[in-house]
Amino acid sequence: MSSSSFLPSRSTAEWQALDASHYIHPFTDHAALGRKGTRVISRAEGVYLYDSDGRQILDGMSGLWCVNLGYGRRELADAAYRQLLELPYYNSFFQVAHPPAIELSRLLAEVTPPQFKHVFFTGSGSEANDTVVRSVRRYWELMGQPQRTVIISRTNAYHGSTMAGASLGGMAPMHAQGGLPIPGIVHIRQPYWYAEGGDLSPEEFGRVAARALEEKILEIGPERIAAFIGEPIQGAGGVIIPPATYWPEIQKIVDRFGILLIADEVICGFGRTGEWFGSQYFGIKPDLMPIAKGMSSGYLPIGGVMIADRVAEVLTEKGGEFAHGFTYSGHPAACAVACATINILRNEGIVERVRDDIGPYLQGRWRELADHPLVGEARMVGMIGALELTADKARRQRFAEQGEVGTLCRDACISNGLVMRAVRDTMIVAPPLVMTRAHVDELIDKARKALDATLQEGRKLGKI
Ligand code: PXG
Repeated sequence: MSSSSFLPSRSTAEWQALDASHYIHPFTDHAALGRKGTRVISRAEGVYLYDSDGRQILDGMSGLWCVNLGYGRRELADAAYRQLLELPYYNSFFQVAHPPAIELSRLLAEVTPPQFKHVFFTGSGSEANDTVVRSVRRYWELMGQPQRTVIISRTNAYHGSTMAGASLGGMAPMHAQGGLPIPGIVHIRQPYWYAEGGDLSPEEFGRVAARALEEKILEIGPERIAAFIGEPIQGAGGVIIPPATYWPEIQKIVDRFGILLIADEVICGFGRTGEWFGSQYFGIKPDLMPIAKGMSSGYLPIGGVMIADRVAEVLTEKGGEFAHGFTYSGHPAACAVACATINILRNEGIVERVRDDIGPYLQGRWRELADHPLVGEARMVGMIGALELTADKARRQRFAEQGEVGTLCRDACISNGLVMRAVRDTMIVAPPLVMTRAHVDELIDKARKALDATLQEGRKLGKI
């Protein structure tokens, strides 16, 4: 039963029937959903979700990589409530602004790396990446090099689901629907050592994967390249943590050719890696930084693009009007929640705690799972990690039918009261940054039980 006072009280079966009748879900096979019925999550507290039957589930994914402060934070709800009464909506077009958006831009300038003093607000990470494409191309027009339009990204990247976001992303199933990518976006290989590194050491492979950028620049013509975009750690692609050699080599290449570097911080930003931003963890210096998700701890939708001084100066001083913006660019209530989120991250020292305390504890316990017969690699930075499931650890062998064992494991996790995602046969977690050691122990215990169940079930079905 739902406990929300303003919603009708319905049984799980009633919610499921209404859902099946009316609701088209994102990234969902509706035939498969129809057979199973949707899982209805009706409330949450701290690091736990509760479904419509009252079952408690430990949230190993922070919602969708966003609820970094956990559920039920009064300060965030109060910030939204107070702002909605004070000024629920106004825009920042046509030479106006409002205090929450101005205050948030000030706070972001403080917490982001020193090259950033400016932000453009959006309603989501996808809109942030559309803004990236428009800003980058506008920048090169204003620089007198309008032929620089090509943006280089990577296979298996995720940058959102709008036309530009999905095009920047390197997800083959997304490109297969509706004629993507849009022109002027190309992809190079990803730095995924476990799957693609062969006999190379991770360090050697990191350099090889980075050099693919130089090869692509030379193939297309350096004078046509506008920018390179990458997630510091690929999230939706399977928590792909690049070898330590990768990002420094990428930085050298973008510097040598004078192209812009875009670090998509939508997942890695706001403490996930134990630094404020993933680009700080890897020591790179981006020119543009799309942000969203953890910016408001997911309590209200908001995103933005941090724009480094050298680009911001051109866009704002040379440019005349930048013909771009959204109704909800800098929505007052979302900005108020983002301000409150940043204040909590700072006042409670949460980023430092991820770096020095709970992050290392989780990493240590996570790596213990590598001794399980199904686990080929257990990797983690800060509080974002992956397990590679395999039938043959030594050779990093894939299963015959990709994704089946991962799905078994994901279902076993849910049966054990844990949300852990499967990307093909890679299990991924990104739990709330506010987890205690007891929560971490619970996560690891549940994950191990799910791995045991997966092994047993997989063998029974002849999949392993
Ligand atoms: N960039 C990155 C790196 C992301 O992870 C976006 C941009 C787009 O943000 P919006 O707010 O438009 O969704 C994302 C979003 C998954 C999954 O299956 C990941 C995302 C969204 C939905 C599903 O892991 N990431």
